[in-house]
Amino acid sequence: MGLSMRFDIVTLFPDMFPGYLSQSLLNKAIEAGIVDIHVHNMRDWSTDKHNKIDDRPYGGGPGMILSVEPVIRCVEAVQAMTDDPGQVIMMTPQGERLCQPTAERLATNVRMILLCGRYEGFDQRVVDILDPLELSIGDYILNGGEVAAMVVVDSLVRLVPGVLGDQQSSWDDSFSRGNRMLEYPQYTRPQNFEGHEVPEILLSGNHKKIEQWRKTQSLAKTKLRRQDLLE
Ligand code: 6GU
Repeated sequence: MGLSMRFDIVTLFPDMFPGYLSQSLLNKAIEAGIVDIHVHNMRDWSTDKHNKIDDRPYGGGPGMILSVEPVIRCVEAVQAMTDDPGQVIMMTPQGERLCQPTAERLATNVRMILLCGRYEGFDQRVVDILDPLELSIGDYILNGGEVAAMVVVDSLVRLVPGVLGDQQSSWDDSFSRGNRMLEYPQYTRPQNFEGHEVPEILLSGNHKKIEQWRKTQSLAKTKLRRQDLLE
């Protein structure tokens, strides 16, 4: 068997995942045994008779904090499921921001455990004990780490050999690794839709000129929208 990647997702909302996991590309990778994803409900590790997994913050303040014990017990149990304890990743807006180079670095792991927080976050001792990689997907606040965890899975899975078709992977290569440019405009049939025409140059058959036009378009769009990518 070839390379494979295992994710264990630790969450209070496991029902958020099946819909996403059954989408075509990911589902195919799972069926092919290239990607293996297990979702675990943190609440199953509560030792409280009411299945409580959170509590009020010491020192006061708003919201609820995820308790250290159920989280640690859950992660320990999940780690014990295989020989490799895996890289623990905590989804938090305080984390390192995910970008393509980070995704490429993370994709070298064969096993990852993604912790999804809710409420005001985890008890600091979870961080102290597990020493996770803290990861954010951008500068905005989500209601929890679940959607962010899906983003991480989605971006890493595409980097596993065999998940994408050859065409898509070489497309990715030319547009992500090193080349930080926005995409040029693309067109397909019809040539004329209610007066909206496809640019002449794309019909010319002159591949040199077409390549030049696309480069110019990419550069202009990148300058206008994402100057930061060019610096
Ligand atoms: Cl990982 N979690 C939450 N709650 N909000 C976020 C995030 C993560 N990344 C960006 N915003």
